[in-house]
Amino acid sequence: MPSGDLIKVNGGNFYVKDNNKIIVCHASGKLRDYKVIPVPGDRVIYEELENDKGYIKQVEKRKNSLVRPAVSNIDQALIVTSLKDPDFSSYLLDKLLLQVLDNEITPLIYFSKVDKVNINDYMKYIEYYRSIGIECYYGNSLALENKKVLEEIFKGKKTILTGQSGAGKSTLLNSLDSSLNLKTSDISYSLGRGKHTTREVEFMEICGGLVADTPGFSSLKLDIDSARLSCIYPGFKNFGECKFRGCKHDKEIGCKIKNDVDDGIILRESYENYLRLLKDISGGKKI
Ligand SMILES: Nc1nc2c(ncn2[C@@H]2O[C@H](COP(=O)(O)OP(=O)(O)O)[C@@H](O)[C@H]2O)c(=O)[nH]1
Ligand SMILES: [Mg+2]
Ligand SMILES: [Zn+2]
Repeated sequence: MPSGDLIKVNGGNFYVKDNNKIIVCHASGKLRDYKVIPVPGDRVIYEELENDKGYIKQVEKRKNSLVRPAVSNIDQALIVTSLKDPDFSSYLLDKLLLQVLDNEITPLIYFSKVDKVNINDYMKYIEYYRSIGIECYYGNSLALENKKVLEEIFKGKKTILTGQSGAGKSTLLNSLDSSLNLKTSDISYSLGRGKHTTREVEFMEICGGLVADTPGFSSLKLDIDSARLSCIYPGFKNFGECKFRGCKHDKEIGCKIKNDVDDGIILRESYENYLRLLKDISGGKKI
């Protein structure tokens, strides 16, 4: 039986992409019996009936899956973060990175709206995140100079775009593929409270890969405990791990992470973001 990628779910219809064909499927009775709900990103086995219609028979084992938004088999997450409008926030970026790392997905960062700032003021961030092994890109999405480089990111992969509302996710995709015509919003509009609609995530074929533009979110809840935070925090694993088991890299004397901060290897601002998150988590606050 043929197989394909589930790219979109809408009102009980499952859109399965098999090469250049889209088959609109329903879930088979068996899937419903086992309460398997296919989500975008799933590799599925389907049976075609007629006129590009069919049934999903089976969902292949997922490599990973996210709950909000419900997607699966993600190879990488491209975090889009603006340098201006909305202002750059390393705290938000670190939180987004944490969310991606918590799901064991490879993060990449795109810094947008470089035309609105002096990029030299931000190179310390770009260099830092590169030094901890994260691919970083930057540009003016309204006049992309590094289009070729950015196109390469997506080839043969399933990518989700994530980042604050108004960061420029849709604009970037439109610039990479002008046939997309994704809706972009005025900053004043997109930053308005409660304005963003929670729509279903859909994978689009962009630059030879499947890309899902997730709805932006301005407040993001993470569900991790302090032990996990101290292990997976961006940068903490890169320069040799702290020797103290269970170290929170906070007040402990001789902590490797704190030494790295003092030596300028770990960006102090990012470490301070960590302490803020640690404090909130330890105090039982949702972050
Ligand atoms: N000057 C400038 N404006 C941008 C850039 N990227 C996005 N924008 C603008 O920022 C606003 C929000 O962009 P949008 O793509 O809708 O953000 P999204 O919510 O992340 O999808 C729109 O008005 C875009 O025109 C950029 O690189 N430079
Ligand atoms: Mg958008
Ligand atoms: Zn430590």
